Amino acid sequence: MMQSKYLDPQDRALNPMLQLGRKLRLLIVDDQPVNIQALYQVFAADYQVFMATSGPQALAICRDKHPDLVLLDVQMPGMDGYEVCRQIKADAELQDLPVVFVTAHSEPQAETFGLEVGAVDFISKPFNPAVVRARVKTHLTIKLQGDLLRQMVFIDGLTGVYNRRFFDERLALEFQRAKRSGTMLSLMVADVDYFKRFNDRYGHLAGDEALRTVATTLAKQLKRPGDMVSRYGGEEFACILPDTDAAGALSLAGEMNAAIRAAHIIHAESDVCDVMTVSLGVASFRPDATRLAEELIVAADQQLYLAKSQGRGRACG
Ligand code: GH3
Ligand code: MG
Ligand code: MG
Ligand code: MG
Repeated sequence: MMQSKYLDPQDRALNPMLQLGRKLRLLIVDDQPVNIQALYQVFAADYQVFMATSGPQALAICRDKHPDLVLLDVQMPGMDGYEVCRQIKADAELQDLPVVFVTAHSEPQAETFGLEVGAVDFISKPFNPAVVRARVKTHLTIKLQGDLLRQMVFIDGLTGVYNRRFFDERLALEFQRAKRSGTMLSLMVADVDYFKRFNDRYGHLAGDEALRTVATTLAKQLKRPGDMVSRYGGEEFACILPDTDAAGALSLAGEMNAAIRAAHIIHAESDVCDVMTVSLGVASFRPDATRLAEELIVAADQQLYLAKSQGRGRACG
């Protein structure tokens, strides 16, 4: 159910509202260029069209270009269309991508199988261009409605970054992933310093505006596609940093600290300095069977507490 390249603020697929006006993207997959050409003619005028002639190439384009829908051939040498569809549906970052089979197969078994591996539709060749166009439009409408729903469920309304619900799901997912791959997982928490005083001095609307600036500033510092920032609580943010060790996470925390200061949100009531600052706590470990994701949160919180007690406006880890 989770989407990928959720164009957070950072991410695309989850945030269709930020993409209004863009051309929707189609990926056409067929081992025979002449078949691709036939479909290309149908869609080129209205859509941004990507093309792939093999399963692996199709999967790579899905991850890289974030198409809104895939038109997929069944019979291809090597990885066939069923397998491509299976892999799309098994990938947490791709599974909401609608797949439409377009194939010379017309037997009910082939169609049933295609729908069972996760396709939303099955179109037999030779096809009628107008019908294919209409069906694709219908599936895209449903897909965008799903994107919008996910945005409403997983994005924080005030700041535009992910919300706590998404954070919880993503942390569990990244924890499992790191356990399987034996890689380090880091968590960073950031808490605005003297934010209550900021509200008291400048008002809640200014406080809200400042939170938006803090959120987007933090998001901009993220470097890798798998990194994410969420609003963990009122004026607290949490970043999940997959495949990142303690030194890497602490260095990023330092950059975030500097970036928030550089955003220059005047805060005359702060004891740290005359602009808004955050305190950051970082924790890292290599997940294994004996650990819980919650331990990472507790450890990062302890470091945050340390940063607060050492004078705020700094990162500890
Ligand atoms: P510290 O440096 O120890 O973190 O002090 P602090 O004042 O930031 O911490 P505290 O937890 O006491 O206060 C957090 C404040 O954040 C209290 C609350 O009114 C404010 N806050 C939480 N969510 C929002 C929000 O959505 N908008 C605004 N404007 N303020 C919020
Ligand atoms: Mg073929
Ligand atoms: Mg707080
Ligand atoms: Mg605070």
